[in-house]
Amino acid sequence: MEEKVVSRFSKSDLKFLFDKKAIITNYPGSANNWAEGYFSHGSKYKEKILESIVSCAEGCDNLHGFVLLYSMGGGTGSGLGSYILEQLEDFFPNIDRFVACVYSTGSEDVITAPYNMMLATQHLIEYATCVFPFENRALQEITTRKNIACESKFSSISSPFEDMNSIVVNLLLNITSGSRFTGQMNFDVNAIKTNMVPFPKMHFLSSSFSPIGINDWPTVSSNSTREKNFLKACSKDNQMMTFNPLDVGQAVISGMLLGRGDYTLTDMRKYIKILQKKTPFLDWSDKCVKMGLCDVPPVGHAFSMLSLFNSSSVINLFDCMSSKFQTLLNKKAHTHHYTSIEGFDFDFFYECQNTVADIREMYEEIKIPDTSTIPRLQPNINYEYKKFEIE
Ligand SMILES: Nc1nc2c(ncn2[C@@H]2O[C@H](COP(=O)(O)OP(=O)(O)OP(=O)(O)O)[C@@H](O)[C@H]2O)c(=O)[nH]1
Ligand SMILES: [Mg+2]
Repeated sequence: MEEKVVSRFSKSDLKFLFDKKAIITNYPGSANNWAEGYFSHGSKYKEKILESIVSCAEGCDNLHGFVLLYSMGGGTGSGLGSYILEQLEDFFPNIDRFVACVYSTGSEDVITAPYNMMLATQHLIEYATCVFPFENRALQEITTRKNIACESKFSSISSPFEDMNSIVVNLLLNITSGSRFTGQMNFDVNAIKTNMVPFPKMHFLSSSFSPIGINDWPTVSSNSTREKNFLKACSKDNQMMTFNPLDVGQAVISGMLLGRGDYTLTDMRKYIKILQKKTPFLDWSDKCVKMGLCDVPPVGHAFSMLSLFNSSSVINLFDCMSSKFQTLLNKKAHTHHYTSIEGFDFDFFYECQNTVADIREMYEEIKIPDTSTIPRLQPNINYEYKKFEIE
């Protein structure tokens, strides 16, 4: 929303990418308050936002889906982002909504972030088709460890997050490459949800790719450099969240590999066998590895690998966020800023807590071998939420 931030783009070398009619700003932002972003900006800008989205959608020959990008810790991204996500479901119910969102874990720069992240996560659970969560501390670790080469020619839009954001952008470029280029076994983004989300709402995907930084760039393409690159793409070091989706003790319910450039079908078959041996898949999910091959590698590379996993390890993210949320809510600290916004009810705090606790439970229960006895893992059953009591 912030004019100052948006004008960095409209004045930069990248200005040709943006349709001026589709830029909506306001002064000021949402003061790190989800309720402000969702209720105040949401209701004020609803018409303008929808008008702009509909006009972009009408300009498409073949609308594949929406990609939403926002941070979860502040007020605008989390609040207005949640609002737009909900509106998209309403206006375009059959068009997929992919959300790449940054969790402020590790950067304690917004005190109310736990509230904002929990309220926004509730909306991700209910309205997103697939979520690609990024943790800022994971992005920070990667940029410290690896030498990330940013496009310096766009330095007019530089920010302290430039290197971290370039990782996010490259991941998205990999995810959408199947929709943009040809390939022997290509798939478009819509195939991700069918293959990766076995039960409704369990759509939080761990993602990683390789090469990421200059240190990772292989010079020649050979069987061994390609295999090393595949192993890096599945390693803990390259994950967009701080935990390893393939750790022993986790349950992996689906996986996906997308090889670009020089990768061959023989390579991919071999890697899937390696994965099936090493990965804590469940009895029924060890055949659930989707593979894809896209002809076109990222610029400057001969090959690259993207890996996605739907793993119970995402529980770590929910736990980390919930415990900070609980600490603040126990004292009802800062809650008056939310309840003073028209439309916000104190019960929304409990509701988001229940929704997150429920999805956490689903990821816990998935580890039980016979899921047919677990009602919430059956489609179309509305699970009754229990109300959490606080002192
Ligand atoms: N990775 C990454 N994190 C960011 C970036 N900008 C902000 N953050 C983090 O996101 C959190 C929220 O900050 P903002 O994105 O400024 O929040 P906002 O959505 O603009 O909302 P308001 O400022 O409250 O209007 C903070 O924890 C920041 O550290 C970015 O460009 N990249
Ligand atoms: Mg801001």
